[in-house]
Amino acid sequence: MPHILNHLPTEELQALDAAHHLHPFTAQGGLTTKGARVIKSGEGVWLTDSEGHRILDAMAGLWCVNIGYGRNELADVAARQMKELPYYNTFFQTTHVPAIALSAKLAELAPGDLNHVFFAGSGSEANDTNIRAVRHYWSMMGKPEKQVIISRRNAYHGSTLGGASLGGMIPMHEQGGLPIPNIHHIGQPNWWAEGGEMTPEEFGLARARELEEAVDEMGEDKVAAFIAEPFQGAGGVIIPPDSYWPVLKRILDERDILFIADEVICGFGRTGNWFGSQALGLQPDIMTIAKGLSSGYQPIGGSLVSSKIANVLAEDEFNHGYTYSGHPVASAVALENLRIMEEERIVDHVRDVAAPYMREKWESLTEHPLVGEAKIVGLMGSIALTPEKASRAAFAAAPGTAGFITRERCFANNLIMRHVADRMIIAPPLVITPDEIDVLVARAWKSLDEAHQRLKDEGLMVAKG
Ligand code: PXG
Repeated sequence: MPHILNHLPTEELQALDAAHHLHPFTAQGGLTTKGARVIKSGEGVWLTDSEGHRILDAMAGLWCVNIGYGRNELADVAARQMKELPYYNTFFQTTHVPAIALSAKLAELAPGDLNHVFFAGSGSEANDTNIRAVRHYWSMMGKPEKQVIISRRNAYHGSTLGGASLGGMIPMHEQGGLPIPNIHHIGQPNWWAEGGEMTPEEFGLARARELEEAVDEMGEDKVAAFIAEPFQGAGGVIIPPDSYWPVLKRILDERDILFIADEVICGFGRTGNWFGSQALGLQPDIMTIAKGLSSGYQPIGGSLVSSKIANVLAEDEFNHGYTYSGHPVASAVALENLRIMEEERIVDHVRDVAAPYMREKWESLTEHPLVGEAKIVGLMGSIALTPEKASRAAFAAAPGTAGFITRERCFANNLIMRHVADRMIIAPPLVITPDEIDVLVARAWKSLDEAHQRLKDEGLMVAKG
């Protein structure tokens, strides 16, 4: 395979990468002074880089390699499908077996009457579909003025114009003229950072009631839908107070607005349930899916849609679709991934084995002097770094300084643990074993020790005034 330059030394690969490859969410200039780490192969929860380091990937790639790396079954299915039918579309009254089989399987797995799927190539594309679908639904229902979609600050719903508009990331809105019209953001349930003097329960209630206030202010006749991740992922694994979702659930039940659960991270076992909504007793009208659907082995996403909505959309032509909607190779690989998840009872493994073990270890990190709260649901967890636990203080240094230093120590210790500002987050492959969890937590502790020392040495263990 001469076109794949995996025989070059690392520095040459890095130089070519910095010269020609524009990276997502990366300060590109920095790559010329410090090249990107070149990842070469993976097995289970382990990655190997071009220097031969064995790295524990506590982020499952980008929250997606749920069944772990190196499952040849998926490669075999992809090869077989490529030989039989590498591509055909699902437009204009055509279809194919992989898309049919995957739709039926998803309808079986999804809760309630989410019996229909519109395929996309990613989570972002699926959320763009959702914006158009819910607005078109209300038009078809004779309420074209129901246009507004309510979302939350610090939510992540993708990087397309629609997805990033739904998302509540200010640095993303600042680039490219976002958000698009008729998207409204309410507060997030991040008690550690924003709860002030309130108890977590009081704060959860207050943040949930913001939905009601927003609907009242704009008028129910203007609001099409509310979108939320059951548990915010990219925002820093924010696990809301217990009081939060029951109030939202009541509001959503009482008001004539649709609920879109963005399950891109929470779906496919991450919380110890097939879907995060099930962990919270929610019944969405639409679920966004991607990532764990194929364990990241192929790019595929979609919108799981209730019969109520699908029946209305079916009355007219929905002028929407992607070349790769229901791509046969991606669909076949997703189906094989779901087969493995079911046959190997991976969701049960998370719920009964990995998550309880991880929870105990993870929460013990609060004993570390640098760690404030430690939160975890299933196998998605976070810790808040703080210079002063008692007051839940932020650092005086720019947000993300301590997080970045900690992430770099993790990298040096062959642990991939991300930082979101000054929260550290994990979402390892769901197949992680108790022994591997021990390694993960030991490396995290060592990295925290080193980061703590460095923050002290540099005079950065200072609370924001
Ligand atoms: N919704 C949610 C909840 C997500 O987490 C998307 C939609 C968009 O999916 P695509 O497939 O278009 O990327 C996501 C993606 C991070 C990170 O740094 C998180 C995501 C993507 C890239 C980076 O945490 N989540």
